[in-house]
This record gives sequence, structure tokens and C-alpha cells, in this order.
Amino acid sequence: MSKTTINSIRARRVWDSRGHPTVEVEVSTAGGATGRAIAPAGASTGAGEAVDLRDGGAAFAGLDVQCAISGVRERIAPALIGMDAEDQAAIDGRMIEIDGTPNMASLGGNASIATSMATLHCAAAAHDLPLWRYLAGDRDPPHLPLPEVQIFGGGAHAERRVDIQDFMVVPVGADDYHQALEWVADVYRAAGALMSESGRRVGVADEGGFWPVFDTNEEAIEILVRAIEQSGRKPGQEIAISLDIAASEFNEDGRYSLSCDGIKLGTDAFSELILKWLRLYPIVAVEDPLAEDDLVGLAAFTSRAGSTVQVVADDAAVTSETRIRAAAAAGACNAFLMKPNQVGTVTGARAALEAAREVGWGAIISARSGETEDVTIVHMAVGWGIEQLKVGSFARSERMAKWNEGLRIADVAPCGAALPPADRFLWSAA
Ligand code: 2PG
Ligand code: MG
Repeated sequence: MSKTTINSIRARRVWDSRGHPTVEVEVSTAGGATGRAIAPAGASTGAGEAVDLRDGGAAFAGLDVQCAISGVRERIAPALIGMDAEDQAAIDGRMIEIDGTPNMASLGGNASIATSMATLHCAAAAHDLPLWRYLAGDRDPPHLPLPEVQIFGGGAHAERRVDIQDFMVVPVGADDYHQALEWVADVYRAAGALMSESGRRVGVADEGGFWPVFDTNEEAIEILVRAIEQSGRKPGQEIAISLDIAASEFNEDGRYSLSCDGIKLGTDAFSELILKWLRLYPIVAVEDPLAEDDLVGLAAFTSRAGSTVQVVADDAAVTSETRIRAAAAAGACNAFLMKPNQVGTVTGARAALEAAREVGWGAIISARSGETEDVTIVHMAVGWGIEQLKVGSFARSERMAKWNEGLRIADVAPCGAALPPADRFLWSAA
């Protein structure tokens, strides 16, 4: 038995930012190292994601996770105890084997990702290293990630007050991570003031963005531009806009039903509408602009917008290496949203990142709408040199924990608060 041999795995129920149950796992080694991680949960989930295993039944609207926790205790722990915490691929491979389904339907992706990330933390702790440093290995991390921050939340995160899910800002002109967050704080405050002045401030959506009461989807974009201006920054040059359309949420049989605008559009007309927004507003990224399974539509959209705008596959890629390769081969999208729990293991997430790099795609690591104090993704962003980070808005502790973790890393990492060079981003070619 070596120092890094796993000798205990504990699982427990904790609660997420929506007050829903979720899975926390703690992995310990013979040498006394411990790592802990918590599974996040989505609301607008892609059909191809690893299964988020819930109990069903009466308790907590069916969302309890006792079955996922029993799976960790009774099936995962006996199989992983005795294995080496450093051998992440073997740990993750063993869980996939025990699960026996293509999408973690039996153990639950929530059980597996919490175990997988806890093992990763444990291995870093065994080396007495912060996780970002353990992940970076021999080379120094090149930079901190450029933040992508939600200002208005809509779609499935705000009772569909507007159809578009995330109205976000990207501080493209910021000198470093500190300035990026300072600018975002100013925009968030300015947006809140604008909402109050116009009597539209009714609270915040699931990820801390203002809960919008807009007459049309486009009005939310207009007000976002105004908020950027009022914060004293130049829209486009200093702070740009990014939209997560999450189009699968309001698509039925190829028709997009924009209830806020009172219109139903086919694929071509809906694509044209988004392309018009790209012309009118300083938008640098669009996520899931069309339904997740419409590779043909996404390819046509990408061929028109993709030379200067990020076309981001979230539901369309679900952090799957295979789906990324298939989408890239079809010419659909040019970046992916990396959510480790979509694929259920750290190894799977890493494989998706490598596939994206091979096909020349950008990568944005992302939190989920249901989050906790877990900050693993920030360490992955820095350690793996991922260019962008999306964790919802600039409010609420489950979000701020992640932005703040970036500040702590910037304080000690050799890259300091440096952001990726502007020419790493498509929009700098505009
Ligand atoms: C998304 C995420 C975060 P959810 O769609 O990108 O905004 O939402 O976690 O609900 O899938
Ligand atoms: Mg999304």
C-alpha cells in the first residue's frame, strides 16, 4: 500500500444554491490526504448529458439523491478502495465499468463526478499542491481565464420571463483578471440601477443575474448595452456581449417559439434574427443558437457567423469528445462549453478539452445553474490553461466563491492575473 492508495470514500447529502439535494464525496488516502467535491446540477440540460440520478417520489419534489449516495457507498467505494488516487484515468474507467451504461444512468453522473473530482483533490493534497498546480504539472499555467458573466438571467432559470437564457458580458478589453472583475462589478451595478429606475427590478434569477421583465428579448440586449455605457466602459471594445440562447429549450420540431416576442420562427428565420442581433450589437459569442441536434442548422449558422464570433456548443456537445469531433466535422460551432458533470468524470472532461484543441475549437469551462461552494472548475481552468470561465452572475456566494478563487490563484500563480492574449480569441479578428 502506498501513500496515495485510497483507503476511504465517504458520501453525504448536501444542498445546492437552489436548495436542492446534491452529492458530496470525500476521498482519503493511506497517507492521510483528503479531497472533497460536490456535484452541481443543470436546469437546461442537454439530452446527451450523463444522468443526474434522483430518487423520484415525494421527498423534495423527487430530487433527493439517496440512491446516488448509496451507489457511492455500496458500489463505487468497494471498487475504488485500494486503487491509487493519482491514477485518475483508472479511477474514472472503473466507475464507467461498474456503471455499465453509456451515460452513467446506473450510478448517476452526480455520484461519479463528485467521486472523480474528490479523487483529483485528494491526489493534489497528497502532493501538498494546490489543485491548479497539480493539474498544470511541469509547466506553469499560462493565464487566468477571461470571465463571461451573466447580467440578466432568463429561460429555464427565470420562469421563462424572456426566452434567451443568459445575457452576459465579456470584459474583452481588460488588462488582467482584476480589472475584468472590477469592470463586471460596475456593469452589474449599472444594470441593477437601470432596472430599478424603470421599475423592472424584481429580484435575481437562478445564477444571480437580474430577473428581467422585458417586453422583447432584444430589449434585454439594448439595456445591457446601456448598462455597459453607464458603467463608463465602451461596448464592444472594452466590454462585449455574449448570449446563451439555449435554443433547445424553446424549440419544437424545428420551430422556435419566442413567447416574450409572441413569434414562432423556423430555423432559417430564427438564425436570421440572431445574425441581425450580431450586426446590431457588440456580441462576441453565441451559445446553443439552435437546437442541440440540428448540426445542419448549426453548421449553416457557423459558416455565416463563425469567423469572428464564438459559436459555442453546450447542449450540442455536452462535454463529449465524440460529439465535439462530430460537430467539428460537420462545420457546426467553433467552441465548446466544458461542464465536467455533463460527462460524469474528470477524465472525460479532459478528453473533451483535448478533442476541442485538436479540432481548433475554443473552450469555456462552466458552472451549472445549480451550484455550491465547490470551486474545482476554477482550478481546472488555470491548471489546464482554459481561456474562458463562465459561472453565472456577479452575485450570490456560489458564484462569487468561484470568481474569488481566481483571485486567490492569481495572487500566488506565476502567471499572476494575466488574461489570455487577445489574439487567442476569434473576435479579435473582427
Ligand atoms: C448553461 C448553464 C449555465 P444549466 O446552459 O450554460 O448557464 O445552465 O446549468 O441550467 O444547464
Ligand atoms: Mg448553455
